[in-house]
Amino acid sequence: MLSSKPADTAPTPPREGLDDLAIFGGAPAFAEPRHVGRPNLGDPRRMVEHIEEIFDRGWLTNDGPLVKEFERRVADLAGVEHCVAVSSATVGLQLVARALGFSGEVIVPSFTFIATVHALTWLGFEPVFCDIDRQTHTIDPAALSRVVTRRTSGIVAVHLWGQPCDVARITKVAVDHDLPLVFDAAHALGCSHGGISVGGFGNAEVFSFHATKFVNAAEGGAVTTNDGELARRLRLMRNFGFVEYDTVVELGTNGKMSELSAAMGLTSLEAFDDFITANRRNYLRYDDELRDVPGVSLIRYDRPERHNYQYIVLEVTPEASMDLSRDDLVAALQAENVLARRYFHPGAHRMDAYRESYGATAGPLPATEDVASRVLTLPTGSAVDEADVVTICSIVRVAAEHPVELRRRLSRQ
Ligand code: T4K
Repeated sequence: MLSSKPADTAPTPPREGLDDLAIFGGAPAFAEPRHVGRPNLGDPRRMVEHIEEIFDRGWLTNDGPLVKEFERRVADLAGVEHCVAVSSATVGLQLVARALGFSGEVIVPSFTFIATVHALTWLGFEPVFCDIDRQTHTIDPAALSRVVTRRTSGIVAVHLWGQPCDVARITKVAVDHDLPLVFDAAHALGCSHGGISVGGFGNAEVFSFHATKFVNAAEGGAVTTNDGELARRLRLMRNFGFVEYDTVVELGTNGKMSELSAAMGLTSLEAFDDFITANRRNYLRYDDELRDVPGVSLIRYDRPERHNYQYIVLEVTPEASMDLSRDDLVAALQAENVLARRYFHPGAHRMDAYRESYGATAGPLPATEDVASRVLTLPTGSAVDEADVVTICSIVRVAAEHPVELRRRLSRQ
């Protein structure tokens, strides 16, 4: 495994008091930014070997041998019969939505990366936003039941942060109303629910292999399913609907994964265990360092389920810390070159692209509003080591212990 840790990298001492913070005039903790989303990188020599195979064969895309190998490996990991590799999760969601006959209204959480919603709206479907559970940040099954109407044509639920949804209750709502159900599993490769790997729930699940994901193919996605007929149609649809050289039997698009992406995907999969080890080490260290910091709590990935620990998600609880604000904390971290992110603020229904058309009809989404105002994500992955984590946590601790001074300082800037 290759670390993509920036080369600053004299060890940075933890921050001890307010004067140490960059926002109060101290030197930034890191000379080079620590990103959320720095790629986990496998062994570059394996990538070169895969690329040499590509050159030897002269086969660059369209269901090539590396794509097939990648599909086999992902299907095994996800414990499913079929995996259809595609160019991105966004395209995967679109292919599945079409193949399952979505039309009109589709229920989707607002608290997700915008691609989940865009994928549907781009096809002319109308997103109907459903509220989430405050603890898990995934669709609240009770809220789901309330937003199903006669116009609903499908449900897309999201295993946010790799935390599987309440699959049983969501599936029951889908079955009771005879609705196709798709899980956006962009974050959830290698995760399990009730001991079963994510990949075979609902009609289909969609993974992302974007650069920032636990396993990356630079860009890429995959649809997994145990429905052979669905998989067959998805394969046609990702290649313009062609069955033979000049016969088109489906409306299709270009959703193919290239051999280069598959090479990267395989290189990443080969380092799967190393990525988990690095992520879990960082997660446990964050958990340890932040346990007694007032006003913040880490989303817990409890065993015995399997998890990829790719997102370090911090929830700010202002009531427990004299009004620490999530945005002030993010500002303090960013000043230190810790590029914490406000994923997925403010919720899709409040994004400009949706506010006018759908915001007013979104209905009450109190948990979404609340969670979207509290959550931030912190850097992890193989580019981050334990010393980084200790320093990042020291910034959080100092900021959280002085929310009033922080606010005053920021309001003067
Ligand atoms: N559903 C869900 C729930 C998702 O989270 C996503 C994607 C999708 C569906 C759609 O999947 P894809 O169609 O993308 O396969 C990122 C990603 O672009 C997006 O894939 C991801 N979710 C989302 C959570 O995060 P940004 O705008 O934060 O990413 P970006 O490209 O700005 O990268 C973040 C940081 O990572 C950069 O500031 C620096 C670092 N970075 C990034 C890249 C690309 C690197 O160091 N090297 C790199 O090559 O959205």
